[in-house]
Amino acid sequence: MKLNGKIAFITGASSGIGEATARIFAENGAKLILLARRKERLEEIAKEFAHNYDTKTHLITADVRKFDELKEKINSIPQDFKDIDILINNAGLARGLEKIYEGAISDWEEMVQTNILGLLYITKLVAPIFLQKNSGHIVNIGSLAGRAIYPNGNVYCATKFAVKALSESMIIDFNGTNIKVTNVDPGLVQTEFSQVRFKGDKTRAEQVYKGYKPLTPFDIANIILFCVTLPEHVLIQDILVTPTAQATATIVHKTM
Ligand code: NDP
Ligand code: 8X3
Repeated sequence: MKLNGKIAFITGASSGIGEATARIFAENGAKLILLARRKERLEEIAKEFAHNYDTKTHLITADVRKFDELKEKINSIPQDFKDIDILINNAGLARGLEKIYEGAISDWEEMVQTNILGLLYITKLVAPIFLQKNSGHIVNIGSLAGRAIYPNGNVYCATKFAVKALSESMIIDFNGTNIKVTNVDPGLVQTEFSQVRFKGDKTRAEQVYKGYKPLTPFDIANIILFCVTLPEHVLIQDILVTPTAQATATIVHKTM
């Protein structure tokens, strides 16, 4: 029960890395604030956690692109959930995999608004709670795509380069406080990510994870748990984690 009594706010908790992190945190005794757009998914997860781990959960159905909506919902978090200790900025997505001159403006807007502005909005709204008590831990989920561009990754990669820059900036800005910021950059993790990227094309999405053993969302969740349970004076600033079969963004050893 490494997180007994801690309150964790996880964005993008309705699937993949966010859901797995919520589960590992629930198993370790945390109280959870879970945010995503799909209400039914969040409700199912909260019900199951209450049954299996006796977890207390506050759900926020919201779109991280909408600041006013986030402000209202975060400001009205019930008193017994307000004293947040850990923020996992995980909500994010890729849309499309095309050359820059073929990409859709709407896809670009969705990625920039979700991956960059969404992360900033949530951080802006939660930071005062951390500053007031001079403690707290922010974990930003970046990507290997935020360190190396791959063909047709253009705008998605740019948003994740931005996440990396923001994590580094936050570490500097919070320096002098007890507030920690950790940047976690995963390589290939099997989640709904590729289905979202390929707009529901399951066959194409499945190809991304064939011929090697990709990371699971629980691999990332356990790393996040490790980072947020270290002693107060120990800060992991940055983590790059890939499947063993992945050397770089473009070199993945596959046996088909
Ligand atoms: P999933 O598609 O499984 O999960 C994405 C989560 O983000 C969902 O819970 C989704 O919830 C939420 N989300 C997306 N858009 C919004 C929005 N506008 N408002 C609120 N919530 C939103 O993918 P992953 O778990 O893989 O992705 C999680 C993070 O990990 C992302 O930031 C991704 O870029 C990053 N990442 C993923 C990698 C991978 O290979 N899978 C590798 C490196 C990084 P809902 O749709 O219900 O709103
Ligand atoms: C997601 C992993 O390599 O598809 O960030 O960009 S990748």
